[in-house]
Amino acid sequence: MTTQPVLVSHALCPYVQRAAIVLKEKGVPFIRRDIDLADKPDWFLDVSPLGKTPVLLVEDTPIFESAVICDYLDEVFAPRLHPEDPLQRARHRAWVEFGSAMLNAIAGFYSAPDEDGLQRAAAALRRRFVQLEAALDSAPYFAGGCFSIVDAAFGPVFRYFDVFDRIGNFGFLDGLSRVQAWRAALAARDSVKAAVSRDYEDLLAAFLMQRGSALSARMRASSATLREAMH
Ligand SMILES: N[C@@H](CCC(=O)N[C@@H](CS)C(=O)NCC(=O)O)C(=O)O
Repeated sequence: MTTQPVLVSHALCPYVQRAAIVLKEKGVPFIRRDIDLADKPDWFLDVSPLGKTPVLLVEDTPIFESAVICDYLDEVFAPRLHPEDPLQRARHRAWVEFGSAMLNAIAGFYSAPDEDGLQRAAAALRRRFVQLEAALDSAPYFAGGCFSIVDAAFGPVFRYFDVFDRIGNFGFLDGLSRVQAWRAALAARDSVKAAVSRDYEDLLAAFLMQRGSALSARMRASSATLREAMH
């Protein structure tokens, strides 16, 4: 590759973070180009058939879909992050897909229109975490000592909960010691930290507040309580 790949991104997109983490793990320099998904530029629609971030521009070739981007990077750049064994590799790809389902469940949670829906979405997320607890049999990462693409997929999942935990106590990870340890190990990893900008949490909080959802209402209520307490 003669020119640096370009990661077409959005500041809050968790799927972009997967690719950014894998690029950083492999020490591949890249250019990050953020776009406004609410006002997609024509050049972006030309390279993104589904109109979604991320897209990785490699020379003149756009690659879309985060899992495909990660697999491509894994084939081209060392160190290998997927397992060598085909069965284990398939298992890892399956858990990356589980990570996508969790991102959908997270969107269901922060978009739930009322308290009932919020509680149902929280319970659905909790069930996913219980499934994860049963799937984890090693530490600190999904496959033990070796950081893998499954880890790159779950770093962005856990990051949401740093903000959710400030809004309320939903008990998502209560008693799930393996998931809690995995979350902590991922949060401490340089590549995971570097996948978002410094103002990410503020941007996410602003995004959540503007959803007009039950979670937004809780955020407004707790910031009103805080303002009252300060006066
Ligand atoms: N399956 C896709 C999902 C990507 C995705 O949903 N990206 C969101 C932002 S996080 C997006 O671009 N949404 C814009 C839209 O759907 O119009 C992947 O893994 O890359």
